[in-house]
Amino acid sequence: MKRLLLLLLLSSQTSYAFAELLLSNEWARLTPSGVGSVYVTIENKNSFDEVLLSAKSDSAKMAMIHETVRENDVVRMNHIVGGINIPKGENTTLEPGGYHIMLMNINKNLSLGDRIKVTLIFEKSGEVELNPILKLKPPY
Ligand SMILES: [Cu+2]
Repeated sequence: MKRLLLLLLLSSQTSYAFAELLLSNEWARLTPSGVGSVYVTIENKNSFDEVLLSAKSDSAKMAMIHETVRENDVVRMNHIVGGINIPKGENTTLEPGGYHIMLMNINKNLSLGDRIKVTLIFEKSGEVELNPILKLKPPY
């Protein structure tokens, strides 16, 4: 019995190491105009490259991957069409001033401190759900 348990533990550990996408530090900024952006750190611990293709949320009419870029003194946002590539063993941080998930037409009943549901869609890992808290600035 003990031996079986050990084998099970070993096998689950193996599969864990083979398919792992670690998401941390997730939060979302909500502005009074009803626009939001979602931030998260994504670590690709898999043995293969991964791509964050798109996102969706029940709390917003539209979700898009954006990148904030500053050129001279002009700040604008680019829509990232092909997704964000995350090579194996590396990580990508969606953070203010860089990549983010833009949420348009957020549900008006939401307020600061609420958690929303955001689904990230990856090329190989499929859908991964996040529950970021709504804040004005990073909660950590
Ligand atoms: Cu944006």
